[in-house]
Amino acid sequence: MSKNELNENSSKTNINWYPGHMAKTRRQITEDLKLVDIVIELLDARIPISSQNPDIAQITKNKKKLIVLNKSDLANEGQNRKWVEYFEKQGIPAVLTDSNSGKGIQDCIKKVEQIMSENLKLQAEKGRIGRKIRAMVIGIPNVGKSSFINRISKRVTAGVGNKPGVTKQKQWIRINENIELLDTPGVLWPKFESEEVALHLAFTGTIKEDVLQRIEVAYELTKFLLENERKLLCERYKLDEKNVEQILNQEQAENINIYEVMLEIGKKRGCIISGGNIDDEKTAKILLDEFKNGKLGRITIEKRKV
Ligand SMILES: Nc1nc2c(ncn2[C@@H]2O[C@H](COP(=O)(O)OP(=O)(O)O)[C@@H](O)[C@H]2O)c(=O)[nH]1
Ligand SMILES: [Mg+2]
Repeated sequence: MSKNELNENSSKTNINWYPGHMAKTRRQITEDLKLVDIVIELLDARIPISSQNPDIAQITKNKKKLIVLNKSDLANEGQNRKWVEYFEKQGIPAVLTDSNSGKGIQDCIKKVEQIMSENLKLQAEKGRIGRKIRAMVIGIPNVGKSSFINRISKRVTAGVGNKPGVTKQKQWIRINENIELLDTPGVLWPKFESEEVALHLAFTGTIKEDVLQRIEVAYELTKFLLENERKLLCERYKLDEKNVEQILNQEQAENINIYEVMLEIGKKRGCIISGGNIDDEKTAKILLDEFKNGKLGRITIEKRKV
């Protein structure tokens, strides 16, 4: 996948990450950061590395930070714990959330207060009770920023369409007596650094694959699942594991074997076109949609060994 193709994909999230836009975004976020005491950085719990903005450390330097592993409901529970440990060992507080159900949101609030406890104490001593901790949410597109903000602020209406370039009054949302949150998140560009990162972003639906790439992305996902989560793949599509083994052992190029396993999925789902052939595009769409939505089970793509 080339960088250009990826940039076209990211434009489907209504954001075109050309260098000028990155620079402008960076400036805007840097301005907003001056207003806040703490940054809440949202990552996708399934891909905690690939969902990080590449320049995040630079952009948020000198700021207190909380990492939120969102969509944790779609990731493996054991892996979730390992990732939290991983960040905390580096001295970065981390929590798990599901912004659809609201799970973990209260932990976030507590963590923010914990991280800022020194400041809160100082303020209380100075008698400046009125000054709240100010926070802002940042993260790449689709990681769940709007859902998270709505949940934490108990808002019902979605803060839809963070339109870059449209200036508006900064709004602070009251979270509790100690914390207020900037109502618009900082939308950061994703990593475009390797094919692996690009695929992980595509598997999770963070960047949208276009029709031409869909089959290729689904092929790569099939390959990933055969290597890492074969049981879950076979269970979901009622594939016989022995049969899969046989297909993979056929004496032809390995990628063709994997592609044929993908076609088996299509066969099971009745994706047939004229002549009895299997519709690989339809198959790809089904597999990608179901994976994205957690239908194969809770799968962490980027696993931590320890
Ligand atoms: N399963 C799951 N889906 C989520 C979660 N948070 C957000 N989503 C979904 O992810 C998609 C993108 O969410 P959105 O809040 O618009 O992301 P944003 O682009 O970062 O503002 C939507 O379909 C949400 O319903 C979560 O914690 N779990
Ligand atoms: Mg949003």
